Amino acid sequence: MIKKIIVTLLLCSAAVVMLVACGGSSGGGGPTVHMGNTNFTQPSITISKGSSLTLVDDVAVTHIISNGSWVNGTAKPAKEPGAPTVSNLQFTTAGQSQTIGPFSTAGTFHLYCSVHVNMNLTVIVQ
Ligand SMILES: [Cu+2]
Repeated sequence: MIKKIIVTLLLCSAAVVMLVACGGSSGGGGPTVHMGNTNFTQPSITISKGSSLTLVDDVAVTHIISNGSWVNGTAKPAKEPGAPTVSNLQFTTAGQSQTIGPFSTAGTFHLYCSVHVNMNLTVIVQ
């Protein structure tokens, strides 16, 4: 009986340790933006100068990310001075992640998905 209780306690504490180890460690814990079926799940993100940005595809939908933005339904490729080059960064599978950066210049930068109209992300670096 006591042995059974001890085993149960050990299993519980092992589960707690594993949960803690996994918590908040998506892509090394840096700033992360997720992508849904046709959008970034947030329109903008603010990151600190020198950090990198991880993009995660939550679904099995292809996204192709580059410098630029959609303006009135038209794709406008454009790379702001100081922006890291992002050229046709392709995502195809659910859970796939890739990291952009580092963003070593303060400013406002734009990324877009050439597959999905109006799929824009603004990256504010401070
Ligand atoms: Cu897309």
